[in-house]
Amino acid sequence: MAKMKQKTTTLVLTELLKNAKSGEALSGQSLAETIGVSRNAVWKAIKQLQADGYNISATTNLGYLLTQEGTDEKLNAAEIKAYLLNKELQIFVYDEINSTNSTAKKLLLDGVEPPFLVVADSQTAGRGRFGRKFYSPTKTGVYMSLVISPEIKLGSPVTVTAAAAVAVSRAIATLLQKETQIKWVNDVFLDGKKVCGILSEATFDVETSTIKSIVIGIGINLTTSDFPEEISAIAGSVGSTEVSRARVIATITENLLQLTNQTDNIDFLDEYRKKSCVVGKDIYFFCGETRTEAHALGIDEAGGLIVKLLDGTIDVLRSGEITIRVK
Ligand code: BT5
Repeated sequence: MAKMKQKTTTLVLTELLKNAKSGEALSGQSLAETIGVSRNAVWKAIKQLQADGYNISATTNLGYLLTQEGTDEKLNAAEIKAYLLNKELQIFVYDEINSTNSTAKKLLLDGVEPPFLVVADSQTAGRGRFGRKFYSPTKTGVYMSLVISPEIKLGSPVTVTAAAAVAVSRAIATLLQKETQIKWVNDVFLDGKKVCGILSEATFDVETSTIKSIVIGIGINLTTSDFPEEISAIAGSVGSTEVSRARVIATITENLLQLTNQTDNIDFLDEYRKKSCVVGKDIYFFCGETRTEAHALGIDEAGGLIVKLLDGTIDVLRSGEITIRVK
């Protein structure tokens, strides 16, 4: 019974989304006919969707119209799928979990086959690199992990992270017409503030020492405004309520699947280079407790950062932390 209700809800939502752009309402009768359920079932589904936060107007003679995309509706696999080309992609949606990356890894252990997507309305233990936290309050951000298989050419986590940064930047440009910058290797900035962090984690096959899968975790502050004191100076928000989180998630997923599927095309690294706020700058890089001065020369063909040390030696950084030196 509960399953049936859920299914009608997602089917109704899919139809309303398809029609939202045209601005024309769909009658209860036509929805019932298209989906193959009773008008009463459609009415119940509409009530459920409204309770979930969707703005659906109901007019007696005209019917139902999804009036406005917002960011505060509950995440829903049907809505994400409505925007995806790959309708077969498995999507796991949670209200609140510890971390989408940790859950993705657990799903892998349970035998779920990549590619698949894990999204959450909020995370209680969102993770950054080196055991840091990623602040993930409810419904104001995107918290997603896309799991891909190692057959792809972009098998190195640093290259995949670069692809993810480009996928996020493209999505923000397409959907919100805002130009972001990328700070090597995993941060996306808007107007000097960090609006997105990326955490790529590989799982290994111990016997063959090969990468089994890569979990690409992406966190974006969409409308978050109240940041905890310790990050309030560095964290920012994309600041848009016009586009739903589902659409942002789907657009990034689509971009990322496309970028990581190209067998030997690393053209996106040119885009990465153009958006880099690090190349050409004096930086510090950190290896554990050691801080080293260097000049960032460029990004190599695997996404590594080419640096020139003070003694003139050229090196390539494959992971780690950098800060830009302010003179
Ligand atoms: C990152 O690490 O920025 C990677 C964050 C990845 C988060 C996603 S959310 C979905 C998926 N599931 C997870 O559990 N994680 C991924 P790092 O470069 O180490 O930066 C962490 C630092 O960013 C923190 O120490 C803070 O200074 C800052 N920070 C924390 N929360 C932030 C936020 N919401 N916005 C901007 N900066 C934040």
